Amino acid sequence: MVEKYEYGSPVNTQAVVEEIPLQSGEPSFGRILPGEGFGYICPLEKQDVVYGLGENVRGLNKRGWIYTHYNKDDPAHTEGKHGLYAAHNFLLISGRRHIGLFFDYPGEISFDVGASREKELSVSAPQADIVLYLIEEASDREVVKTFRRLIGKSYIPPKWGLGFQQSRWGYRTAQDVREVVKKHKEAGVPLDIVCLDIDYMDGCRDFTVSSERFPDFPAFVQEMREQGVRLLPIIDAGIKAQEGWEVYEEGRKKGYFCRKKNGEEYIFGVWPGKSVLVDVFDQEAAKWFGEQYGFLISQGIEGCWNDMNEPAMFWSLDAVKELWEKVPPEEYAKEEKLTSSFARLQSGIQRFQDNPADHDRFVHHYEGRTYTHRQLHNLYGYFMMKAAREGFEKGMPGKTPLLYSRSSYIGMHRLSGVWTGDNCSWWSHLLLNIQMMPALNMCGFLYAGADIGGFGDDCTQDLMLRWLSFGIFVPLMRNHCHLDYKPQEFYQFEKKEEYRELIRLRYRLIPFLYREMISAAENNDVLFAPLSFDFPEDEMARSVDDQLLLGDSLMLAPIYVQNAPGRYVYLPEDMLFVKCLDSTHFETETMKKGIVYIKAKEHQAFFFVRKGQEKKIGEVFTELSIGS
Ligand code: MIG
Repeated sequence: MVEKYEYGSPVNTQAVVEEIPLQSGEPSFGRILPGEGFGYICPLEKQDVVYGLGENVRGLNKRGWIYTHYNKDDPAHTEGKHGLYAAHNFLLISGRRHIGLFFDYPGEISFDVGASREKELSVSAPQADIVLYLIEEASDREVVKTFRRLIGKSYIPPKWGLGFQQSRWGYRTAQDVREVVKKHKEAGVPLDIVCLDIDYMDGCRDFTVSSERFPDFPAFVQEMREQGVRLLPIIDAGIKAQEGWEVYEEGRKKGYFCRKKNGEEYIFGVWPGKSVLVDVFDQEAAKWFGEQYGFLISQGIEGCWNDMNEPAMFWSLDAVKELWEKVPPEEYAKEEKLTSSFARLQSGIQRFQDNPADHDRFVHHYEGRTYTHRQLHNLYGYFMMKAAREGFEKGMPGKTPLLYSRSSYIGMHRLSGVWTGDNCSWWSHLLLNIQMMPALNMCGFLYAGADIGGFGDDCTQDLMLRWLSFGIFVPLMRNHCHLDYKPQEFYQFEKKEEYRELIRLRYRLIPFLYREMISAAENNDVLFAPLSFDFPEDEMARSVDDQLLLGDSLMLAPIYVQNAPGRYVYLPEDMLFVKCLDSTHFETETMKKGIVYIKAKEHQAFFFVRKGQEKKIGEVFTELSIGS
């Protein structure tokens, strides 16, 4: 059952593809609050679990926190935060009833999931221009399937997208990349992709390659292809505002960059320095922007990752000027005022980055209307990807590009994948990765993953191996790292063979994973599910927050605690425990329903095969002689 309600004049976000007749009156569950802005409220029963909200902080069960979606470039994914880079406004209330709620709205929106009032879910947004979809089905899985049917089929990457990706901000030259590939080859560590971060560009300008550091780039792309490796370059949202540079000049001449209400170009700072933003909501501008990706295709590139597309802004020219006027240099001359003027300067500067007030300063043109950026903010990453995908379709007809984005909105799941941004080399972020996967899947993102080993901070060997032990099951499998932290390629660690064996395991799993992923996409299903999806009557299963079902045949229970020799696992039914000693040797044990303690060394990935589901995994690991 689906109900659709419209309030005010909503933006066509292109999240939903199915036509649903509009309903009038009050929704059959919960109610709309009178007053300014948008407000929705519904009861939560004591035993209800609330799933969803896609890319976010905290656990599988979202209850007990306020989440706010206003896409932001914030690398501190701590539990005190309220949101990350994406706005996935879908919730699933699982209890006696099974209810799905989707708030289709591209501006800032908050979800108080029983935090302020234990037994209440309340949703609020500053403007009452919203479409609400209310779904009710007989089970959690059915709710998700109905929602996914509404939003359309998920992106399936080319198969090589499931291969192992090695990345680091700081591979500066072709020689750096050659080294990485050579070391993987020599050690027999499978590798499909090396990501190129902003280092490959000429002065951080999109659609350029530094000819100094990457001479004859097309030949280099070819050379890597011959090694079985594809290069995946990054593209940032900000375009360098550099006079005389053809991309900027052309976009400016044609009026494709975002402007302020007074018609001036909106200038802000990001990696290339003074930058502008393409109005990706304007069809013509988007088409032009998409065509720029043709440059990469002409070099032999078959995909890319879109970054900084929240969009991230370090400062805006207007904000800088205003602060300068408020605290003019003359002030510093007066010694007695130094402290106060410095304090004002400092707090002003601290507000520069990603300030929503800046988002009111410039506008977009969409479907014949003018919107402030703030109104459409959460859609920017999606529409940037839409332009990119169309560009790739034109430049590489008939071939699916490999695409993933940092920022996203529901709807983008039809076009590309996502990676979950700047996590850290923390054990808690391995857990966060585990807990985010089902939520992302519910919102349509099947091709998804986190930076394995963590992006920020230094990764230790045990964390890397434990993370890989989970990562081998995750569709987007990338080891990526920040340039200021310890390199974390396999050869930086002592246990190189253990690392290699994990990657080899992954390659054995790819045919299985790819099939499961395609079947999830075709059936509008998740790849990763909370245990309660299949064991709804089991109280214990409903409370487990750190184990996942993978397809209909496996259960995962990763170890995410440092120095732990093992962990407790809840088995909701009898299962076969499989411990991978390496990529060709396994230990198995049949286990009874209940709580068990599992021991596994850092490099020993393990999983559970569900009762009667031995066949699929038996085909992958023939050594197990199961299910035939
Ligand atoms: O401000 O391009 O999330 O993966 O390495 C940081 C440099 C910009 C953020 C991305 C990260 C990437 C980094 N970028």
